[in-house]
Amino acid sequence: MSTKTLLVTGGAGFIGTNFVRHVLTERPTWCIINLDALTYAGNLANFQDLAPDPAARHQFVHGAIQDSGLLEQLFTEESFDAIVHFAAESHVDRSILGPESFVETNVVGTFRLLEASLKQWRSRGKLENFRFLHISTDEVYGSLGSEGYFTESTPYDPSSPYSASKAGSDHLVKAYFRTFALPAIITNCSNNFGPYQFPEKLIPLMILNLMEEKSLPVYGDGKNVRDWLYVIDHCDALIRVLEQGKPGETYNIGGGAERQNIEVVNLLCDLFDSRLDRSTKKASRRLIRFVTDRPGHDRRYAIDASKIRRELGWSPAHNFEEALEATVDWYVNNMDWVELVRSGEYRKWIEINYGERE
Ligand code: NAD
Ligand code: TDX
Repeated sequence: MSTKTLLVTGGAGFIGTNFVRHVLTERPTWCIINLDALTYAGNLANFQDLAPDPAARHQFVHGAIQDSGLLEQLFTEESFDAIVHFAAESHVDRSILGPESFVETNVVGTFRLLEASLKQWRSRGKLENFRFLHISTDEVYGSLGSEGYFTESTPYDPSSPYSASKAGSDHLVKAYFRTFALPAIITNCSNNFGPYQFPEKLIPLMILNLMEEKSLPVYGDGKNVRDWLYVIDHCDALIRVLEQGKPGETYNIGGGAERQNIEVVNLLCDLFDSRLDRSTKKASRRLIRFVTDRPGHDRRYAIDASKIRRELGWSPAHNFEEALEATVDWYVNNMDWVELVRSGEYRKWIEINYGERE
């Protein structure tokens, strides 16, 4: 197994944390420098339980990807075999209420990171095995009707400031491959769920509201469809792409688990009823409230993951219902973590986003 030094950006967020932890166990010869601005979505406590490591395979650097001075210093001190770029503003609802930070981080930040990477790659003789792995989303493709799937050649058609900023960053990454030959790869992934997801996103928000018997705000008619993927399956796919993916290529990653939002919420309600022994009268589904829809709400996402299956031999290993139950267990057993991330700022967000929908 080859030794690698990875620069992971956004490695203290949801997917980044899972990726860092997964790599530390699955690839014992890889080292990680984790660059994260620690916005509301990033949390260093995610690594507190890791055993002390004399080899210091995971080092944290606090800072923003758009800080070119910091990038210059970091790229002077370290030589990277790969950049794994997760850092982003990632919540669609926040992008509707305040889009500017999405352009700053997702577009300008990605540009600055590309510049720093290109400079180092050139100065190291254009290393053949260098990779710039850009983690993107299926939302760049827009919305599907009831039929069809997103493939790697589906035209971009983003609906929200979030997905538009991710689309912009994808285009920049493609341009750096085509124009400068920087060995970049893009992955476009469907909705992730699992441990350490910030409780602003559908699944953890519903889990916490169910625990506290609060109302369950379902946007619109609840029939929007998402294609769910357990975060560890995503991390496995990313390792495969790093090791076997071809520069200049895009790989779509999806769970093949399409569910309407209301089906996911009902399933969570039933899980809680059976665990808490809630009677029919107290059944959790009574907590569901249909609230004002998200503007520009994409109706359906569904990924055709046949390329990554065929070319890299990846397919998801976890079943949706079982992984959802494991995720519920994780939140129930990690209420200390939940309390830590639900700061005053979080409560303000809940008031603004859900207050407006009542
Ligand atoms: P997240 O919001 O949980 O984490 C983002 C992390 O980036 C946080 O730790 C935050 O502190 C950090 N960050 C934000 N701005 C930064 C900046 N300017 N400089 C440095 N760090 C910064 O997001 P996530 O759900 O883990 O998503 C990670 C990536 O995966 C994103 O690029 C997202 O677009 C993409 N993605 C997410 C999903 C999903 O379902 N969550 C699906 C497909 C793709
Ligand atoms: O309170 C809610 N009620 C509700 O009905 C919330 C927070 C969401 N929803 C709906 C909106 C979506 O149809 O649930 C669905 C999932 O919503 P989010 O969890 O906000 O995810 P989504 O908008 O689909 O985007 C996610 O997947 C793609 C991530 O947040 C993105 O970062 C990723 O790119």
